[in-house]
Amino acid sequence: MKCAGCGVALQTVEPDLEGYIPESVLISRTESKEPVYCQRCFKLKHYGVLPSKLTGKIDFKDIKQYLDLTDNVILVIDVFDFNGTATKEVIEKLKSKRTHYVVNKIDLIPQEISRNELIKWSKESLNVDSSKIYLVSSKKRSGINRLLKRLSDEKEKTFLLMGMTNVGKSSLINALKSEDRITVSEYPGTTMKTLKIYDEKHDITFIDTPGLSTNNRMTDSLPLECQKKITPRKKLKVYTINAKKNRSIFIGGFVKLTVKGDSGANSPILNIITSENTTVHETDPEKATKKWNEWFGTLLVPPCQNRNLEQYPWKKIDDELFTGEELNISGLGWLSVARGPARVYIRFLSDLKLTKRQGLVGPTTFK
Ligand SMILES: Nc1nc2c(ncn2[C@@H]2O[C@H](COP(=O)(O)OP(=O)(O)OP(=O)(O)O)[C@@H](O)[C@H]2O)c(=O)[nH]1
Ligand SMILES: [Mg+2]
Repeated sequence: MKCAGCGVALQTVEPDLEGYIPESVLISRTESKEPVYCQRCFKLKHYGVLPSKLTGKIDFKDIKQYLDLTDNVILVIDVFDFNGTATKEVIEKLKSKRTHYVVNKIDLIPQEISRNELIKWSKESLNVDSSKIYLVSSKKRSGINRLLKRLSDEKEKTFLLMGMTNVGKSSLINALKSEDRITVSEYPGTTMKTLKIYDEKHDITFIDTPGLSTNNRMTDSLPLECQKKITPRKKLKVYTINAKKNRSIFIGGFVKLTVKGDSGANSPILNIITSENTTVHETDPEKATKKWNEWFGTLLVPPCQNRNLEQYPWKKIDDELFTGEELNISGLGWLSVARGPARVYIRFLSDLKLTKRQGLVGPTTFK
């Protein structure tokens, strides 16, 4: 028998191992015909704690065994980290499948960015027809009915949900089923094994999967508690910086960006879009260099505790960004150039994936 929350096989012998449930609980839940959850899922649901050893992930090299389960795939993408969760290699792998692309968590997007812009942008980024793209918020249940209608129209009605960890695959199935059955959490790695969920009303079967593991998103370099802390819950914050003189901008402690200023009317204007718990701090470049280590993990979050900068590997790039261009920083947010060109010097954690892209929206003016 499998845990209804994360898919592991249940066992009543080893409390520290996956799938554990006390025998008495297993018996009473089975007798009352209620969904049965392992102790880990119970604790996650009710107390929000996750033992770090009990997480599930899929290695990209093992993706085939999941794709062999069915021809219909729903790829779930996190709009907060589009480039980090819709990677070229995953998109390529899904080319031979009937794939629906769900861009999830759109409730996080600032209101200045319109739905049409998002659709157009997703279509160009994914290079697929817009009829296959769905903008969804599993949390607010928006966009769910259109998706359900389209899935119901398919001949083959078993759908495999795939995507990186934490993009909201399990939340999406819960939203599609209008119930709260599968365990979801802010921790990447919540779903441990595949889980089949049958929707009687629409005669559809969903297969939830553990997330594909990544190693270049911000969360991958942080302990669980800090990963949880920087996961956005509310609308993303927009910080606008007008660089009339040289400025250094920290996005958390892991990205220091120095913009070459211009005292004239063409000074570069940058918008930094990030989660409510990530610090964005602007200062003069000399102070930034002097104080970085002291501020790292105190004023500048993430990290969530003071650490020594030197214990991390760093990388440097410099680039010229033009009006409308953006730089996606996997799992931390993105930077959008409202007025360019902007000469930028960036020092960042070398494990972070930075992707230059054509703007998610044009040079938007945020309020
Ligand atoms: N703001 C927002 N958060 C969401 C949405 N959907 C999911 N989340 C949050 O994203 C986090 C991860 O959700 P899960 O459904 O557990 O994600 P998952 O892809 O199944 O993750 P794994 O099982 O770890 O691979 C949770 O904190 C959810 O509350 C959404 O539409 N909007
Ligand atoms: Mg899950």
